[in-house]
Amino acid sequence: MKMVTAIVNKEDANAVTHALTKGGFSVTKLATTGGFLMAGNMTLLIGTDDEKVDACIELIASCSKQRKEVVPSTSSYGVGVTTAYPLEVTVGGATVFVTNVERFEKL
Ligand code: 2BA
Repeated sequence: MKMVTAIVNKEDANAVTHALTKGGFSVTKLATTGGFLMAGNMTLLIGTDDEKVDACIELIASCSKQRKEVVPSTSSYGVGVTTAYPLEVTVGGATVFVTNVERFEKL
């Protein structure tokens, strides 16, 4: 068994969750915050059989879009002079980790 941990944009989270549920996967959704943008995203936990991991990732990919986000950044020129400018970063579609599950119990 594997645990698929997927970090998705919160705007894609409902579509991803619906697609996974429709596909027969069990999903737990956690509201999380990215450390770089400090913006809300969603982390999905999906415990599944090894042979279903690829299907799970394909469903996540099919509903997760890449987006451009603009964040404020600063440059320092020494002698106390600093300028602020917008920095564009590409976020997503989804960041996915697959880990082995040593033991799974439903009690
Ligand atoms: P954030 O940490 O808010 O990062 C948002 C986006 O900012 C990232 O998109 C990436 O394009 C950029 N970014 C992140 N850290 C950066 C840095 N140190 N310097 C320059 N740009 C940086 P994604 O890579 O698509 O990541 C989306 C979200 O997925 C992240 O939100 C974070 O919550 C999570 N994530 C991504 N990689 C991770 C990892 N290796 N471990 C844990 N969480 C991760």
